[in-house]
Amino acid sequence: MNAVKPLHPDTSESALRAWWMPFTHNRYFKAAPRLITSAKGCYFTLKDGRRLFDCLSGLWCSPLGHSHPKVVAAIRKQVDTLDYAPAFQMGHEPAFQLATRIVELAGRPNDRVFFVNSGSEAVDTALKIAVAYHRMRGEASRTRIIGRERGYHGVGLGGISIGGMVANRKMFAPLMIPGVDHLPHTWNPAEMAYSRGQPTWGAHLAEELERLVALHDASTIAAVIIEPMQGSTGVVVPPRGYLERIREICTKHGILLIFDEVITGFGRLGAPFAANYFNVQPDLTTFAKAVNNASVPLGGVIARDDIYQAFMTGPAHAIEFFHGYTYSAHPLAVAAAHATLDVLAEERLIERAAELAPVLEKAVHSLKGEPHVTDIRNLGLAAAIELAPVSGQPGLKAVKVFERALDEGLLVRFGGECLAVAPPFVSTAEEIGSMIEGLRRALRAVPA
Ligand code: PXG
Repeated sequence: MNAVKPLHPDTSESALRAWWMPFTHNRYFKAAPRLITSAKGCYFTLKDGRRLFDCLSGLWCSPLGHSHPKVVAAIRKQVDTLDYAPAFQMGHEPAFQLATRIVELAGRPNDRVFFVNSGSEAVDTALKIAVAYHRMRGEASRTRIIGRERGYHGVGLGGISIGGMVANRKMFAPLMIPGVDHLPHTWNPAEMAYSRGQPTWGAHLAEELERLVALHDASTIAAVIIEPMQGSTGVVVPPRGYLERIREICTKHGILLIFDEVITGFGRLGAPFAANYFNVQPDLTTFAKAVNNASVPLGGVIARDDIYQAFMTGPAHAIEFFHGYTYSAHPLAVAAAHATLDVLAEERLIERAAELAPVLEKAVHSLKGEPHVTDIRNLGLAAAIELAPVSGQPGLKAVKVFERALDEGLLVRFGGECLAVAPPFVSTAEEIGSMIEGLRRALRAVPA
């Protein structure tokens, strides 16, 4: 009999061996682990006592700061009342109320929300809705999905297929969904390095969609999926006029437009969604992360009402959409989301993100000319700093700056040659200033 052993306080390398960590250099990490023990507001505390400013709001997901008392109280109350409720053929009222609040916040009060538990599930759900929608309307040939280079749409098999990050794709080629194509990404440092906000160059890249339509024929294309602002790939900001043109081309050819707002949803750009910020409305929107400040996994898809209606055709007692998860609309996640939406409104935090955006812009662009820096990009309360790579060792420079930043009391995010920051909406202008000064020291401390 293998009895369950009690928790062992040991944090030696051998004690860390069993957890195969996600998107992590496991061997490097376990040799010198950075263990988080608690978090409050904008700061994490590590096991060794260090306190770190949370420069990326967790992984873009905790804009209220950690353990906000209202969110904590809501989860506590919910777990005492209804810890779990099946969502297949049953429902709990707060989930319906949350869906209503989300479509109202998005300014799409007639639309519908399908709940899931993560961004990856939201993406795969949106792809299924898109393909099934066309089939329900008698256009079953529309199965192709167009993604974008450098796009990140999570790690589901749909998400990696339409995503455009090579490392996430190359191992899994045989598992990819067929019938996918990609638009070019819009980052061109020769034309837009150090742009503040939206670059003025690049709207013409939307015309590539016309080229793909001409190549494949509109009758084979179900949807285009893009992040209105690419987050994971390092805050790639859409050129002025680009999203508007993508929208026009989709409408012209009957192609659904999916905005993946897993990062931009719930205020990151200083508007409820990027769709509101850019004033370009997609047909389907994916969300996750900040919807409930990441305190319990939750995500979802907002669908235009007529997309929902296209499914409502068979007998009323029959299931219309064969899709869903055990934890869809989990009561704890829903309760946390209600509390998060309350706090966003009561503390005017989306407005605050908009107010802090120029503070971050000014501060981050002051890093131009510092060692290693080759580009700086920003939009809303998000920014990225591109670094010159160490020759022959891709990614190493960013790891080194990340480590020096830890010494400065900063938890920044790195990926490839890029550092990203997206501080909590509850940060102060002073904290944003200190974050950038700490980064400046970290950049200067790393040898070329
Ligand atoms: N879509 C987008 C646009 C995302 O940014 C996902 C889908 C997948 O979400 P889940 O919940 O399945 O992880 C994401 C996730 C980073 C970073 O450092 C970004 C994400 C996740 C972890 C780290 O940029 N984005």
